[in-house]
This record gives sequence, structure tokens and C-alpha cells, in this order.
Amino acid sequence: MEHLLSKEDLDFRARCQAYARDELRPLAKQLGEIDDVPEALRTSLRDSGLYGPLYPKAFGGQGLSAVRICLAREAMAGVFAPADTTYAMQGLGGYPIVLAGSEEQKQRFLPELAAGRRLTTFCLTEPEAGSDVSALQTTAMDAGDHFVVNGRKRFISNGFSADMGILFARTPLADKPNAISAFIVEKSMAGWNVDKRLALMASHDIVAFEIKDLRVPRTHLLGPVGGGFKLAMQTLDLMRMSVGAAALGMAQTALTESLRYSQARVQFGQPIVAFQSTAFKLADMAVEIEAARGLVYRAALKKDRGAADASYHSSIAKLYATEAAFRCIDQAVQIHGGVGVLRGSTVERLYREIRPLRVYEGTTEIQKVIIANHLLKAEKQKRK
Ligand code: COS
Repeated sequence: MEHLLSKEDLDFRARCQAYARDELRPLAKQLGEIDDVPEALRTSLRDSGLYGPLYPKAFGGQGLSAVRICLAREAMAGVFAPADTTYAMQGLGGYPIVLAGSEEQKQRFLPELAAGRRLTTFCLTEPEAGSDVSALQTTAMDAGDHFVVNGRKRFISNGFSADMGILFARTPLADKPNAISAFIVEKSMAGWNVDKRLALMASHDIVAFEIKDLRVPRTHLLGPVGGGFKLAMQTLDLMRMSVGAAALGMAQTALTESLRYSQARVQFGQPIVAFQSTAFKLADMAVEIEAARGLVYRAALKKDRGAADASYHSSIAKLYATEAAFRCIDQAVQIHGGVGVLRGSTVERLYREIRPLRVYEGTTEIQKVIIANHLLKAEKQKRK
């Protein structure tokens, strides 16, 4: 893919890799498995300047770039997954403001987010609305100068540590009873309470919210009433391909570890890499990683060039890269044998860390729905 990236993008990639190697790796060792965003991680990410590509230059960013978001996630995820998650949430919880925010909202929130002075999150999922976003039950009732929100949110990443977030709720209109709207919510608002911290199989700050009579000023309504569903979908269009990039980073670490281990580990009088059954696993991993890299960066380039089918390619990239990374990491565990299932080994940690990526931001099955719908729609247009 190198030839498709600009010199500036390649320089950015080198910066991300150096940051991951020199800053994040020691930090990961120091912090271990975590379920929040400790101050040391907040500060490190803030000082890295890597939030820049998530935001336009006019609001303190370095210019929104899907390619660079992917490069940053790929570099971070293989080294310290919680850093990658925090980064991704800064995108999911910031991009809706970039897309739909008023000038005032943009001026107020985006520079803070771009500089990492505030952490944000994306409050979409509910107990009864996971894959089926349109089944949201949280309501925001119009009370003139404010909305009153009641409901529940679940599986909200960075929900414990975030200072603010984008909340999606039903705003029933006479002609549109199922309308969904988006709001900017802040931790300081009374009624936004963490109900429960959830324990995932791998390091993750993730919570459930109980929302009781949360008063959200009208000035915090994001985009038009009823515009929330499309805004959520457009946000996912950008961020899904970057989940593929994170998977890629994890798979690459699994391959690097497997290359090292299989040359050092001797069984039956020779390094296990001398057995074709091991060498072929390494080859299979390399093929899957290269294929995933191609799909992820093609999707990102399409997004940056404003291609009409960027959403379709984002789903393809997310689906393939997360599934391929899962297969690679599983092979890495097999190559490592007993060490691979030893709690705390790198590949054991990756095995737990990769699994949620096939679920969050749309399961593999939801990506297939989007891909198939795109194919059918394109076919229909051709016939017209
Ligand atoms: N961009 C802009 N508009 C979009 C869109 C997109 N990517 N995807 C859908 N829309 C629009 C459609 O064009 C349609 O508009 P009209 O009503 O004007 O025709 C509307 O939104 C409804 O679309 P659709 O009928 O496809 O909605 P569905 O309820 O069938 O749901 C899926 C579509 C399944 C794709 C959606 O619910 C989804 O992405 N689910 C997964 C959610 C997810 O990723 N959850 C994880 C949360 S974040 S960790």
C-alpha cells in the first residue's frame, strides 16, 4: 500500500509507530490491564498530538483524514489496546459535531477535543437496541428551551472516563413518531449517571448509563430534530474502517511475536519454524494481513476522496480485517503452544482483545447486511 500513501502520510505513520514504541509500550507495561483511562494515558495521548487527524484545521485539528486515523489506530492497537479505544472514542464522539454542529458548537467543543483536554464518547447502544438502532427507547421530550431525557444506554466505551458524549434519543414528532435526534451531553449535567461499570474479557472502559430526567439545553441539540439516525450512520461510516485498522495492528503484532517465538523455540531438535506446519501458518498470516491492509487503506482513501461508495468499502474493510485478524491471532496462539494460553503472554492478551472488534461498531453480520444492500441498490440503479 506504501505507493498509495503520500510522503506526508508515511512521515505521519513513522511518528505514530515511534510514539507507540517509545511511549505506549512502556506505559502499557506500567498500567497493565485497565478499565478506565488513567491520567497517565490521558496525558500521553494528549501530548502525542495524534488526535489532530480527527478534526478540521479550523477547529484545532490537523485536517480530518481517514487515512491518518487508520495509520494512528494501526500503530497503537497492536501495542496498547486501551490507547486505541480512547482514540477511537474521540473520533466517534467528536465526528458528529464536525458533521452536524453549529458554528458555536464547533467552536466550543472541537478545539478541546482536538487538544485532548476533554474526552468524549458515543452513546448509541441500549439494552433493546444493539444492531437494530431504530429500536432506541431512550426519549428526549421537547420542553422549550431544553429537552428532558430518560432511558438507558449500554456498552458505552470510555463512558466512565469521558467528560462529554453524543447521545442519541427518540424525539417523537406528530408526523414522525420514530424520529431520533442527537445531543451533546456533558458529565456536569445532573441526571447523566453511570449505572454500572461493565467487565469485558479484555481491558476496556465500558459502562451502562441510567438516564433520569437529564435536562439538555436546546443549544446542545446536534443537527435537526429527527436527524440523529443518519448522523449515527455517517459517523460509523468513517470509524468502521478504522476498526479494521486496529485489527490490522493487532494481527501484525501477533505475526511479529510468532516469527520471533518460532525461531527461538526448539522442539524435536530444531526450531519449530523449520516445520512446514509452522512456516505455512506464518505465510497464511502474512497473506491475510496484506489483504486486510489493502482493503483498509483503500476504504480510507475512498473516504478522503469523497467517493460515493466509501460506506460500502468501510464495511468490507471492517468485516475482512477483524475476521482475518482473529484468524491470525488464533494461529499465533497455536504457534506459541502452552505459552500462548498463559495468562499475560502477548498473544493471549491479543486473543482476548481482538474478539470484541468483530462485534462492536456493527457485527460482521451487520456489515454483510450493508454490503448486500449496497450491491442490490447498485444493481437496481443499473437496471433503471
Ligand atoms: N449514511 C446516510 N444515511 C444512511 C446510512 C448512511 N450510512 N445508512 C442508512 N441511512 C439512511 C437510509 O438511507 C434511510 O433513509 P430514508 O429513511 O431517508 O430512506 C434511513 O437511514 C434508514 O436506513 P435503513 O432502512 O437501512 O435502516 P435500518 O433500520 O434497516 O438499519 C443498519 C440499518 C442495520 C445498517 C443500522 O441499524 C446499523 O448500522 N446497525 C448497526 C449499529 C451499530 O453499528 N451499532 C454499534 C454501535 S457503536 S459501538
